[in-house]
Amino acid sequence: MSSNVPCHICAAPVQEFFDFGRQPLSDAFLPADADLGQEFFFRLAVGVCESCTMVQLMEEVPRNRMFHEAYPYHSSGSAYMREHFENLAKQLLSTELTADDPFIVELGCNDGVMLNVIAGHGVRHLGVEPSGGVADVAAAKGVRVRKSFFEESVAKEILAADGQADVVYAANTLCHIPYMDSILAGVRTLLKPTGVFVFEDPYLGDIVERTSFDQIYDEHFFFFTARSVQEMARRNGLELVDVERLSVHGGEVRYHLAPAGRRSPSEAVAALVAEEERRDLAGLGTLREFGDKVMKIREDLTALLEKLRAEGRTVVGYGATAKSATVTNLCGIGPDLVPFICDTTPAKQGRLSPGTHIPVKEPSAFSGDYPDYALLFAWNHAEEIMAKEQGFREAGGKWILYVPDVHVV
Ligand code: DWN
Ligand code: SAH
Repeated sequence: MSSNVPCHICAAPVQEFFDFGRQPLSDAFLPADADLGQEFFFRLAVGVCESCTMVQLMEEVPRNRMFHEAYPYHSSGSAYMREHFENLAKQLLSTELTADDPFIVELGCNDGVMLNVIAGHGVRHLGVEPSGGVADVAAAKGVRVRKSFFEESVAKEILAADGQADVVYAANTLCHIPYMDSILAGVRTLLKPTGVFVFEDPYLGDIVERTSFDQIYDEHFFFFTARSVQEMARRNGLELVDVERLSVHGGEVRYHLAPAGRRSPSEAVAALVAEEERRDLAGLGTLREFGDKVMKIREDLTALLEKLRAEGRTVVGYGATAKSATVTNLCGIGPDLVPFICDTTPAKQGRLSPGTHIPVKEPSAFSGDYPDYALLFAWNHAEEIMAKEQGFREAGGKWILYVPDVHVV
C-alpha cells in the first residue's frame, strides 16, 4: 500500500483505504476480434486526503485514453435521465438565466441531453465536450458544441469569443477531472460576478451508505462530499452556497458554487456538512469498513452465481455499464458465469466487456429467450428497466441485485 500520493486538491498526503487491483478502462469495449494481449490495465485504488478530506483515486489514467471519438456512453439512453435533465434545464431557465441575453456553458454535455432543451428555448449556450462522437450527436440536435477538454486556456478562449457566463453547469463530469485547479480557474474566468457554477456528481455519503462500490472506476476520479467541495471551492476563490440531494445514479448531490462573498450559503450546506461530520464520513475507520462490505458483496455474488451455474440456471447481465467493469473484474465474473450482457447502446453491442470479455448483445437477445435470472448492472435505472421488462417477471424471471447487498427480487 502506498500512502504518499499528494492530494489533487491540496497536495497533502492521501491515505489509501481500498485496492480493487488490476482493472481495465470501464468504457473500453473491445471488438470481438481484438488482440486481447493489448488491453490497457491500471491499478484502481482509492484513498482519502488527510487534510481536505477529498476521496480520490490513487492513480490517474491519461484522459485521452478514456474520452475520445469512440466514447460509447450516450446520456440520452435513459428516459428517466432525459426527464431529469429537462427539469434541470427548466429550473435554470426560470432562475439563473433570466437576465438579458443570458449565456450558459456546460462541461461534458455529451449527446446534448440537457443543452438541447436550452437550445430549444433559444438561449445562448455552449457545450464543451472532448468525446467527438457524442459531441456530433449533440450538434445534430442543434446544440452549439466545442470539441475539447475544458481547462483554463479553453475558458479564456470562450470568454474572448462569447463573453462571461451566467451559469457554468456540469453533470457527472467534474468528478471525472483530476486537474481541478485548471478547471476552477477556468470557471472563475468565465463566470459573471453574479453567476453560479452548478454541478452534480455521485455523493460519497450514498456510496458508503449503499456500498455502491461500482461507482469507483477509472473515469470517476473524485468522490465528493459537502465538506471536501467546500474546501476545494475555498482554495479557488469560490464558495459552496447550496446543496441538493438527488436520487439519480444511486444518489448524488448538486452543488452550487458562487464567487466568494457574493451569495449567502443556504442552511442546507451547514446541515449536510454537520451530517457528514456526525457520520465521520471521511474517517479511515468508516472507509475501511466500507472496504470490508465490498469484499462481502464480492464473496456473496460469486457464491450465488456459482451456485446457479451448478444448478443449471441461466443468468444474463443487464446493462453494460461502466460500473459493471468494476464488479466483473473485482469478482472474476466472465462468460462462464454470465454468457452475455444486453444493452441498448449500439456502440457497445457486438463487442466484449473490458477485462472480462463478456459479449454485449442487443436487448432482443434477452427478450427472445428469457434467462432464469438477470444480473442488473444498471441498478441505478432499476425502476425504468423493471417497468419495461415486465414480461421477464411474468415469465418467472428474477433480478439479481448486489447493492446494498446481494439479493434476488
Ligand atoms: O459518470 C458516468 C455516467 C453518467 O455514465 C460516466 N462515467 C459513464 C456512464 O456510467 P454508466 O455506464 O455506469 O452509466 P449508466 O447510466 O448506469 O449506464 C446504463 C447502461 O445501461 C447504458 O449502457 C445503457 C444501458 N441501458 C439499457 O440497456 N437499457 C439503460 C437503460 C435505461 C435501459 O433501459
Ligand atoms: N453530462 C452527461 C455525461 C456524463 S459522462 C451526463 O450526466 O450524462 C462524462 C462526460 O465528461 C463525457 O462525455 C466526457 O467526454 C466528458 N469530459 C471528460 N473530461 C472533460 C473535460 N475536461 N471537459 C469537458 N468534458 C469532459
